[in-house]
Amino acid sequence: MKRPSALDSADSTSITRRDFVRTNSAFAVAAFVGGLSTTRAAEVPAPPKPAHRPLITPAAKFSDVSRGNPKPHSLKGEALIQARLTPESWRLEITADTAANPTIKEIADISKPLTLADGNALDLAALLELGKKHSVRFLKAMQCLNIPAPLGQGLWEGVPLREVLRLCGRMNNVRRIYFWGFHNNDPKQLFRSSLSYTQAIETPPGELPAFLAYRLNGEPLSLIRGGPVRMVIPWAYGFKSIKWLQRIALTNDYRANDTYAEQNNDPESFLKTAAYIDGLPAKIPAGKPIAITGLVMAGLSGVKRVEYCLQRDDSKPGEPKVEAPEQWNEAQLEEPPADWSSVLPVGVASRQVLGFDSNTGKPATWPLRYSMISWTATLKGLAPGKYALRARAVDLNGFAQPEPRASQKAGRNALELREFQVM
Ligand SMILES: Nc1nc2c(c(=O)[nH]1)N[C@H]1C(S)=C(S)[C@@H](COP(=O)(O)O)O[C@H]1N2
Ligand SMILES: [Mo]
Repeated sequence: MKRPSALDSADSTSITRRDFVRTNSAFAVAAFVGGLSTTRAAEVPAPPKPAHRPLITPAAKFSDVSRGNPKPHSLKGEALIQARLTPESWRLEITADTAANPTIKEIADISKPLTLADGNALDLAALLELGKKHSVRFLKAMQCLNIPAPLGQGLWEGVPLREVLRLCGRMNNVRRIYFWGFHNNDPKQLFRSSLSYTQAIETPPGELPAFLAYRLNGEPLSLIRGGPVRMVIPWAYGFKSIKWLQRIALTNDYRANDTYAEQNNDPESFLKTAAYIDGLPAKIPAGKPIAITGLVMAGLSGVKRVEYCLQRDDSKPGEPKVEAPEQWNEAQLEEPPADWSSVLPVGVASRQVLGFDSNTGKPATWPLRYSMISWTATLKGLAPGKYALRARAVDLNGFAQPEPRASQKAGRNALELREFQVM
């Protein structure tokens, strides 16, 4: 399959645009057909009840964005042990600068580096032990900065990065935290990311901390999702959430070293509030209500509402399109579930999840920060013809997508378009 140019370059991501379109269409068609199937032909059709996507994506159903040749998650047996990617063999090394250079005038140093050579690299048992006291859980969507659909959403569980860094004792001259994962021992395959010291250590109230995840949806983090341990940076696009984490390097270099920055992406971008439209059948029978569905990502500036715009477009290919006035209508947002125990993994109470009120177990904001929910709308009485459908999110500041960010490389913010024909 040909990889479209808009996707991550310089890597062999295992996802293609066609995969996404197919996934999305399958869902939308299911919702559409499911909604209509309850009406008998002779009856006036009741408006279809659009189905919401489940709030939690099964770990294996996430779309995958993994580099490497061979891909680390394809390793088996002894190769997997050698790569230190089994729960028993996994180790995390934490080191500091070794030499000064023109940028690093005074090197970062820590009183207790954790290294394989010294035999004190962190193992999974020690990380889980740390988790007994400091573990955090939250619901968060994973999204690639270069793929026009979120990859999935899960309940992530792990230990804040600051608690892991505390194991290294006293720190001096640390301005940035660099981290990377297993890369087949080939420096060319290195995929790395970074945070500022403050971002790693301090969390604003109501925000989610940078953390090392070892569970997803109540299960140990699978190899394909970056297990045994991956970094998860809640506010950022996927490229900061380094899979197969094995190395943290503390530095007095003030610069971001993110691999993604080399591909023209803003390495400090936050998830952008944005709406996505599920696929629609290309042809839709006239006289029946049409259920449209999609997702909205609650990014840095939150979600006030989702709007859609439907325009007739009967221009022939090559002809200029008729510019109709844009009229935006409000879509319906998915409500918070009344019963979270049916959504969360067995044994997890919503009170224990960050972003929820620890007394009432209700979400403190809706949608939860850096999570996504479904939106729906019903189109009725459409005359035969060609249509163009757009959707946009309006954030809590009242900015309608794509505002206020102009640059696509600072966040997914283009308005999605779906074209279909009523006949
Ligand atoms: N080690 C490593 N971590 C990685 C990547 C990678 O190629 N290698 N891809 C990143 C990118 S660009 C994205 S979008 C997310 C995707 O996470 P997922 O595959 O679990 O959906 O992982 C990130 N972490
Ligand atoms: Mo990505």
